[in-house]
Amino acid sequence: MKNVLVIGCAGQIGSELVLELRRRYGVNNVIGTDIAPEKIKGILAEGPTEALDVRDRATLTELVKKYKIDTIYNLAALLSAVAEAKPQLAWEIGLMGHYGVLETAREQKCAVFFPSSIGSFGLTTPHKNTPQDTIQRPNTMYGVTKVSAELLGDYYNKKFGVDSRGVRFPGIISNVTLPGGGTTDYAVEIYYKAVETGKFVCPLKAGTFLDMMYMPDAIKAAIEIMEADPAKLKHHNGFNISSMSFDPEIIKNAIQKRIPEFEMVYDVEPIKQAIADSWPDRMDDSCAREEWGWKPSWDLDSMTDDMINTIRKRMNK
Ligand code: AKB
Repeated sequence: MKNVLVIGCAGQIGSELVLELRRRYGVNNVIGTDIAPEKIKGILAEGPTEALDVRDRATLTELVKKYKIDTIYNLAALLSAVAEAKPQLAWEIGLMGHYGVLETAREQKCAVFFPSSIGSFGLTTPHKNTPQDTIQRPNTMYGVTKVSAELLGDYYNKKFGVDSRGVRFPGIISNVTLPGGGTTDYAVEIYYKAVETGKFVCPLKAGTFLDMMYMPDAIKAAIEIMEADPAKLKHHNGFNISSMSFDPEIIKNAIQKRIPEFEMVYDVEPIKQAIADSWPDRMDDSCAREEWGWKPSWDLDSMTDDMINTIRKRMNK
C-alpha cells in the first residue's frame, strides 16, 4: 500500500483506521473520505480529506486518479438494525456502492478491503465454532449485502484479478467514535453508561453470545490482511476473525469487578434480539491464523480496563 483511500472515514472504524494508516504510510498518503464531510474533524482533518458518497462512482474514480490511489478501504454501510429500518438504502450503499468500488478498482488497478461481518451468517449457520466455509443464509438486509459483497469480491478476484480482500468483523468495541444502529452497539454503550450513570438497560437477553473485538485488534486485522503475502492466501474475502465471545451477563460481571455498584436491567428490543439470534456465538478463525498470521492481542479483561480508564479520563470521573 502506498496511496490509500478510505471511504467512510468519519465512522466508528474509519476514524481510527485512517490515523493508524497515516502513522504507517504517511499523513499525505492516506485520503479520508466521507458522505458527511462536516464530520471529518480534529486530528482526522490534519491529512487530505474529501467528500464522497460511495454511490458516486465518477467522483470515486476522479479521486483515485487525483491521488494515484492503489488501495481502497470501503467502510460505507448502514449497520444491521438501521438497515432493517431502511433496507433499500442499505442495499444501495452496502452492495451497489461496493459494486462501484470494485468496478473502479478493476479499471484503475487498485486493491480493495471490504469489511464483512458476523452478520453475513444466518439461522441455519452452525453457531458454535462457525467454520470459515459454511452455510450463509442471512435473513437481514445487512447480511444479504455482506454475503453478496464477499462473493462479488471473490468473483472480481478470479475473473479480473482485482486484489479484493476482507474479514468478517465481530461487534467492535471502541472509545473514539460511537457506532450507530448496530446490534452489537450495546457492548460499547454499556461502558459509557457504567462510567456516566452506573446503570444500563440491555437490549439483548442474557445468554445471547456474540463475537466481539476491541478496536485496536480490528484495525490490526484490516491492515495485516492487506499486507499479507498473496501466495499464502487460499481465501481472499470474508476471513473469520475472532478474539472474544460473551453474553450480556459476562460483560456486566467484568464491569462490576471494576465498578461494584454498576447495575444492569433488561428491556429486550425484539428486532435486535432476532438479529443477534441469527448470528454465530463464536467463529472459528483458524484459516485467518494459518493463512496470514491473525492473532488478537486483547481479551475481555484487558479491554474492560482500558475502556473504563479511557472513558473515566475523558469524562473527568
Ligand atoms: C452490527 O451490529 O450491525 C455490526 C456488526 C456486527 O457487523 N456491529
